[in-house]
Amino acid sequence: MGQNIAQKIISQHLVDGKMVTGEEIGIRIDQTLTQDATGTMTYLQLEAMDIPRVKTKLSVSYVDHNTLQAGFENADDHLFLQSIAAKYGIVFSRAGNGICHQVHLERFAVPGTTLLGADSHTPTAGGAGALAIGAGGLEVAVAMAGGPLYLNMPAVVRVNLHGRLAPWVSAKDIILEVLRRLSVKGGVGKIIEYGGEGVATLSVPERATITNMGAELGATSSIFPSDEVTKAFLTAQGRAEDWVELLPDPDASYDQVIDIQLDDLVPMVAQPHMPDNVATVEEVGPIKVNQVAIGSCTNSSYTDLMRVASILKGKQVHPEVSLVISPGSRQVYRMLAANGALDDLATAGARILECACGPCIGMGQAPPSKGVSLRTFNRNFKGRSGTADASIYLASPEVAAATALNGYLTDPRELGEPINITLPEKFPVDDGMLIFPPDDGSKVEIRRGPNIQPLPLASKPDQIIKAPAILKTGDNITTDDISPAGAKYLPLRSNVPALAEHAFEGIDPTFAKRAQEAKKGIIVGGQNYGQGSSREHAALCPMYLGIKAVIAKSFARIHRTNLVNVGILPLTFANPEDYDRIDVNDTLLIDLSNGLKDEELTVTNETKGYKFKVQHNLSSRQKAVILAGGLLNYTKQQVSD
Ligand code: MIC
Ligand code: SF4
Repeated sequence: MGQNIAQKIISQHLVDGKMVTGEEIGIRIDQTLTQDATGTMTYLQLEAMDIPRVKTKLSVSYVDHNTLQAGFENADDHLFLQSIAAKYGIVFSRAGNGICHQVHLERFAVPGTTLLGADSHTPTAGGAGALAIGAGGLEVAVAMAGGPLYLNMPAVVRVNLHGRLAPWVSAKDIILEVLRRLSVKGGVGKIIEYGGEGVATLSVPERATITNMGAELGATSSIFPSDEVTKAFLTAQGRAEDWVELLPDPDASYDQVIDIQLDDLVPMVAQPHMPDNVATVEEVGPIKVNQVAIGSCTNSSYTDLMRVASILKGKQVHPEVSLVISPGSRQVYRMLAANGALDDLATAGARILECACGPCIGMGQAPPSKGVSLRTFNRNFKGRSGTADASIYLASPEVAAATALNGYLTDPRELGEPINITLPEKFPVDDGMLIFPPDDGSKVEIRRGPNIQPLPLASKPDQIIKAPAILKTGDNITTDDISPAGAKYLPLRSNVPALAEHAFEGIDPTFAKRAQEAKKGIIVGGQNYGQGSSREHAALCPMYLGIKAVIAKSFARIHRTNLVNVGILPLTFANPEDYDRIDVNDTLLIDLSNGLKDEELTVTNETKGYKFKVQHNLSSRQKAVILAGGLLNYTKQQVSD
């Protein structure tokens, strides 16, 4: 039988296991990427593996998140990253060169290859036909050391795009429609593969908007075919030789098929506080907006910002709206500067920010209290903007620009004649902000400022875990809830003891103190626990505070793996109703005396005097990782064996 695109790439990279949905497989990784907020931990872990040079075809270290240098911390981190890159043979993308996913798409993504990134939006490169997966930093370090990525063979969903988008409707509306249909947990354990005749109508950056936000579905990855459109994009980037055709076989089969009629879509918006809370702009109506933010790895390409510039040209941003724009890359920025669009934006009153994540990760531009901010970004989780009571809406650049002019949520179809922006035949390629590593990095000295603290290591689990339920959460808890980001916390990413003080701060400010006092603890969670980012700090901080297990109704993929890798047991309720019977401070006892041999474990609620069953669903490799006290200990043990 024929293969779909995902199966083709996986079978070419398979080093362990069988391609049976749900079973653990190991795949070879061609490329890796990291960014500065996850990168410092990743490279500390790479150092601990003691290899002289990375074994991947290409590894890139980007600086794009922590660019607000309010103290020495971020600047120290950047120097550390730059020296590590030179030592281990990694390309270093300097601060100012752009957002990792946008730059990677432009300069490095190759159809048919595997890319593992220490950032959940790594699947952006799927817009160019790469199988790109987000993961915790430790897994990325293992891949750089030449090890495979282990994951459960995903189910493959085919999304058929029919027809063509109407004027003023954009790629963002396609992914918002997918989110509306599937929800933030609808993609867990799945690869979303796009096909159908509508694909040919979308440019690579538009495809990348869609694969980028597949992360919000919880999907393992999202991918488009590599076709003539991909060829034209790579050729325009001066990389024609990277192109290969990649299409599904005509008789390929899929686990699920979804059809979307592009002509029927209208401008849409995700309402507070979840990316799947989607309605049409018309349904939401003309709500007053205080801030409009355009940029992020979802919507900051040349065409996105040219559309915005064309809408704003000769007009003035509404006096009660603050419009901020961050170009996705220096390439985009320079193109806007060269063709005069930057002048149109500035003249209209836009505040131009540097090419970085910026407001998307709460690095400045927090909205006013109780403010409404409309953003072209991918996440609108409560508090992520830096203002706890702000309401964040997500929409396309067209909706954002129209709204910035009017001061209220506006359907861009009101603007009249559509604008037509096309990609250039040749992009101005300038890799001057990329530092390529020397052939021999052995003499390079690592620059380690005081912000770079040693890695905390987990310990082997006790045979009987007896600990209180320190926290009980609802559904869809995000990694932003567990380990907040933003200007205040991101500088602490290389210092887990300091960052851990803030774990779960927005949900329960007493969590860290209570966990430390109890010395050991268990977290009880709802559905889709740990959705959102790849930050392993959301596992490392609880581990540092003594959390031994999380018992939840279900988990998000990356976070579940991060828990295993730091030695925290991710357990699911055999009977979800048992969730209701546990209260905070109940003493729970988990019996591990038979070494995780059985699929089901018994938990005793000592406070209430009853027992219930939980499942671990761990592969034999993951069991060994947990029993060794985390992946680093496990890897060390394997090396010494
Ligand atoms: C995000 O969008 O939440 C981040 C910041 O890019 C994270 C990575 C991190 O926490 O550093 C992600 O998406 O993985
Ligand atoms: Fe950066 Fe935002 Fe993209 Fe995360 S989602 S990589 S913070 S732009």
